[in-house]
Amino acid sequence: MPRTVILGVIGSDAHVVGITILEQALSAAGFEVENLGVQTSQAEFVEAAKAHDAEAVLVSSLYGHARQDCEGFHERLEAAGLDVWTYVGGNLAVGQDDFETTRETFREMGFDRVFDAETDPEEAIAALRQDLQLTTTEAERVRVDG
Ligand code: B12
Repeated sequence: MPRTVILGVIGSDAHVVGITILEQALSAAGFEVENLGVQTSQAEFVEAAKAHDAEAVLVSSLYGHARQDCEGFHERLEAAGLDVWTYVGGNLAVGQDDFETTRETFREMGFDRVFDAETDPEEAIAALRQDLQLTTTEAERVRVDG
């Protein structure tokens, strides 16, 4: 069974390169990826997670307005009856904030994992494998079977 993850750039943000790389890496690692692209609303993330019975939602934000764009996101997921892993990553704050402070802010908002802009896609893949309790063997089988 392929494990489905939702990926997208939230809010009015149009930076597309990061999620394109993430999509390729996640697909190569055997995940079924629904890439919603840039300028995705909270409602679109929630609808896609429901429609595809996703196990994780990966939110990207580069332009510095992630906190505002993600406000109330977990309440929406909960209202839709969704219990999914949530990751957020990118340039999450404006300027050069201390990343630990940023991480704490997003953890308090409900995100399970928070990644900075230096994140290698392999780190996100390793985290997903751990959180979804996916063994390497299962991931490889998914990749082989397509
Ligand atoms: C290219 C670029 C643009 C292009 C985007 C073209 C496109 N369609 O993608 C254009 C010129 C349009 C642009 C516009 C703007 N940009 Co710009 N842009 C960049 C730039 C130079 C590179 C971004 C990029 O492609 N990086 C390469 C990819 C591979 O890396 P990445 O995006 O960081 O993604 C990786 C990681 O972050 C991580 N990741 C990302 N998301 C997630 C999510 C999860 C869950 C995980 C696990 C990991 C993860 O994994 C990715 C792959 O390795 C950066 C500066 C920089 N060096 O990063 C600024 C930058 C992101 N932009 C910035 C700004 C301010 C803007 C504008 C607001 C400028 C303006 N005033 O108009 C606008 C916003 C427009 C909009 N509506 O989005 C700022 C953001 C500042 C901040 N957050 O504090 C930056 C950091 C530049 C700077 N130093 O000031 N931009």
